[in-house]
Amino acid sequence: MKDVTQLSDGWGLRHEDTVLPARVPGCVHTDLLAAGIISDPFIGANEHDIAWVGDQAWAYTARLTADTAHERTDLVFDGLDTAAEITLDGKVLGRTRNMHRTHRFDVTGRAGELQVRFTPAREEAEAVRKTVGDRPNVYPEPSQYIRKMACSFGWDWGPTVVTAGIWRPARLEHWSTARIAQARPVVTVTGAQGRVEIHLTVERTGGGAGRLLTARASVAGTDTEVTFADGHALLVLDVPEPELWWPRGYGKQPLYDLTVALADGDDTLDTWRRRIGFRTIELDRTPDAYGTGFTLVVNGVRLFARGVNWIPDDVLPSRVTPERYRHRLTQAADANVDLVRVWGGGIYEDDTFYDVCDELGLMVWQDFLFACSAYPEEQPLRGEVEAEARENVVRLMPHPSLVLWNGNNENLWGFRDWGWEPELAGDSWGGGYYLELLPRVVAELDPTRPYTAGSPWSGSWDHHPNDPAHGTHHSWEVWNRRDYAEYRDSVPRFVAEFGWQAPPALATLQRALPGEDLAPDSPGMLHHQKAEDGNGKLDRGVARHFALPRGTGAGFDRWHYLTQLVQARAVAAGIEHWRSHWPRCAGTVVWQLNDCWPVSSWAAVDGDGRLKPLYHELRRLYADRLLTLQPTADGVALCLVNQAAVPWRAEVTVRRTAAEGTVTARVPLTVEVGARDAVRTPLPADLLGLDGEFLVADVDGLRAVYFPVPDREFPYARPDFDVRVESVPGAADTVDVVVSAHTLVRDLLLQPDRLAPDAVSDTGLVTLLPGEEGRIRVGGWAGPDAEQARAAIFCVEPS
Ligand code: BMA
Repeated sequence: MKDVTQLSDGWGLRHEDTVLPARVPGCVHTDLLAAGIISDPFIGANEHDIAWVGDQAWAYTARLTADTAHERTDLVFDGLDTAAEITLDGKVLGRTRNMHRTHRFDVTGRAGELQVRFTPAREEAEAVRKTVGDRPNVYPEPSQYIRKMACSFGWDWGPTVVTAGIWRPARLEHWSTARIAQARPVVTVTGAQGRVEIHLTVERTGGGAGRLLTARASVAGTDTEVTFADGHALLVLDVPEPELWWPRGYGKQPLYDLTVALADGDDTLDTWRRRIGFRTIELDRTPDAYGTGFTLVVNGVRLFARGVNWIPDDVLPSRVTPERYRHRLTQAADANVDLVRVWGGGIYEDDTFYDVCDELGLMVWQDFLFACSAYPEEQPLRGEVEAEARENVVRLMPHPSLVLWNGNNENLWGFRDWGWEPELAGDSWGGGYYLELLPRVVAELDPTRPYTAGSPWSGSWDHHPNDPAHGTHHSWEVWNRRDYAEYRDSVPRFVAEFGWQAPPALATLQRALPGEDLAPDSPGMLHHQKAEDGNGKLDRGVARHFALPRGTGAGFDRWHYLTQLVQARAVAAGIEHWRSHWPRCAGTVVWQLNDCWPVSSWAAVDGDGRLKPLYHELRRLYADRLLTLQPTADGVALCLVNQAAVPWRAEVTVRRTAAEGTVTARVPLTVEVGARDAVRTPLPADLLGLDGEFLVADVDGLRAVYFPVPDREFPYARPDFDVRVESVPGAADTVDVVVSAHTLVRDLLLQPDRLAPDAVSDTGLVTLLPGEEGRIRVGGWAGPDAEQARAAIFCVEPS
């Protein structure tokens, strides 16, 4: 039987004349932090002070002892970041230049000092650039010349922290006769019949060559075995009537243990285990009256995808533990998200990420790792790209949550539209990867899963890659240059990226910027804002609707509230509009769920894991049932979205209300919404022609409000409300903050971290009419001071 020795202990990192204790998996930054040699790059402007770390060569050392009980010993690295030379007792075992691959070296019978020496990533990238020639990149760093997480080099939400290290586990594998080199399960469902075809590859020792071995596979109570003498075997398991895996909200997530064992007579040599699921997945891109659709179809059910974009959860990705993956993905699921796109400037995430998505019913859209630049297709990159794709396709394909492979992020768009094509003048740029190599690899290895060449991509060069009428679309004009209301000007077929920035929670800012007198343009705030003209865009976004606050103290607090409010309203404007156009629009993927450090960004969950108001808003926006009021060319439409499997007979009351709360018209409307359907109904004339008034629609606990003018033009009364704090029986450190409104109170927000840094609330923005009460549950704060609670509350005020 194969024996595995984890190589997590006993590592040292050479630093000047000493050897520091090193963690594997880890990286130079985490080791230097633990040794107190560098300061935390997330705090203040430390990012600059520690930049030298990325420009230095680093060496890790450990002692290997020889094993004599097996024919073979392999040294296996699940991930080396990135350009490394591996030596054993001074003799070179090999060189690596790809963080996204595993590496295996035969060290049979050998012992001595193991050294992994890393060349600085920039040095390696620049050397490759020299041989293949310069190419366009949206960002200033040479990220496309090295197979390393692109955002290590900095992004418009990320710091530049150029890592090096043994970032995934390392181990010795001792084995004799043969081992399982690869198991590739192709899972299909036809009618009620499930089938698993396992394509098995084994590696044999000299002694094992030509020997008759047995491979046994089992799943769901069925098993099979084959005997073979070479390197390959095919095992087929037929599973009658498997329970189907569904995305969350559509059904359950049954998972089946699939086991493969390799045996030499009675002697088990190696085993391989994964959990799989049975489901079908298609991507419908049929041309129709509006252009070319992009609709995911799971088990025959057409879905509107309620998505978020995922970036590495830490710019030092080796720090992301299984618990943290689970926590972050559970946050996504709790916000009614059902699809997560793993974006191409990051990494193929750890197995845990996909395991948790399988369990939670989160569909995964996986980008291949190319983002925002022209990638050379010459060696040494081409071979690395193919090897990396083959390995990761096989690693991730057992997961039923994985529904789509995507060639790249924005590179087809960049080639055609951002001046790359003329600048490249015929040089390779990655097109051969996205349009030939990667689709070929997916078709060969993972033939049941759809592939799309890029995001955005219209499906062919006949249309602009970002044409909203064809395929996927990234909607960035609105954030960059316009008011959020302008999301309503188009109905893309699938919005794979759109979003709006806001600063993180106050407690996150206070931790990251200790001692700073916070202002929108205070030094730390500017350092923790990486987007081009980011603060200008934030300010203009606010100023289109509100008087723009400035300065420190109360001015900053107000700016902070309003920027977070506008972020939530902007994303709401997009999703409400696009969902109401289902099935023409078949998905929205918000940029972005998470952050990789404390920063002003598009994220819904900030770099310290705190929830922005957008997060709570997502829960409403992505619920099965959504109620909204949408402006149309000649009035207002009542829109009802019903993504549930049962029809919805909605008895809606729409009220026309004066600013101070008098109801001037009340119209009951009954709308029949079919299962998984959306209905837009024009409002009758007596609800239109609003003059200093607004509309409120209510149905089944859902509420929509509609204001015909920007807030600064609306005649709000000064908001008047009482606050009381009630303890929650049986729950220590949990209270209800109850707000009773005497006037209209629009977009009230309690910022829980102002009560205690780790306090959380279950509610984001709420709008109360005069006489109404809002109840906000706060965990992690015991109260009972109502004045304190009141000081943590913000709402819209008259200009
Ligand atoms: C798109 C993304 C990211 C970027 C985001 C915000 O371009 O793919 O590259 O962070 O927009 O600008």
